[in-house]
Amino acid sequence: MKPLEGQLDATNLRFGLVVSKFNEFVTDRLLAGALDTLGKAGAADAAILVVKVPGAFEIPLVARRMARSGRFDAVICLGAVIRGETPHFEYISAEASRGIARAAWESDVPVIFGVLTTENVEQALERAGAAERNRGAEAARTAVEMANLLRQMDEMDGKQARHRVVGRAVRRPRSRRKR
Ligand code: INI
Repeated sequence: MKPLEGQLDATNLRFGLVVSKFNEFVTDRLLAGALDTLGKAGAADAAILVVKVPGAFEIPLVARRMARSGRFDAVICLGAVIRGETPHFEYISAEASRGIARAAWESDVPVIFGVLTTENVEQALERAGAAERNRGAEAARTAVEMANLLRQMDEMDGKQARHRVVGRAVRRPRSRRKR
């Protein structure tokens, strides 16, 4: 039996990206990696919305809002929490990961964790490098695969496609909207 799995084809898929501005010298690189991957996979520019938030702690709220809007097939969260000297590290990274996971549970939309949690700046830059060493690109691939997988599962379940039109906002069918 052929396993069910999502393809890496982003044509006709819509993506929301939530990117934190804290440590922007790293998150800019993650964003570039993600956008490059989405473009190469066939996503249209008009099908991508990038939203910037102050820090990783703020990512979950915006990711949840985007995921529940019915306007995206997947939401990609990008951030960089660097331990350095800050005692904030544990709190911020724990809340970011927990909140991002919750956003997916509460929306039934893939919300992808592309937040770096590193000991120092060198490690962060290493994971925000070129091509396969870029965690933003990896998060984008995961988003495309998961969006396609859920779409196939919807079809198997006889549900309507999550959206039908690319290029303008389309709401989920009322029956699929969460309150
Ligand atoms: N936010 C980050 O995204 N990364 C960090 O490394 C970081 N540190 O080190 O403090 C950080 N702090 C800000 C935080 O995310 C919130 O924006 C802030 O606490 C306001 O809620």
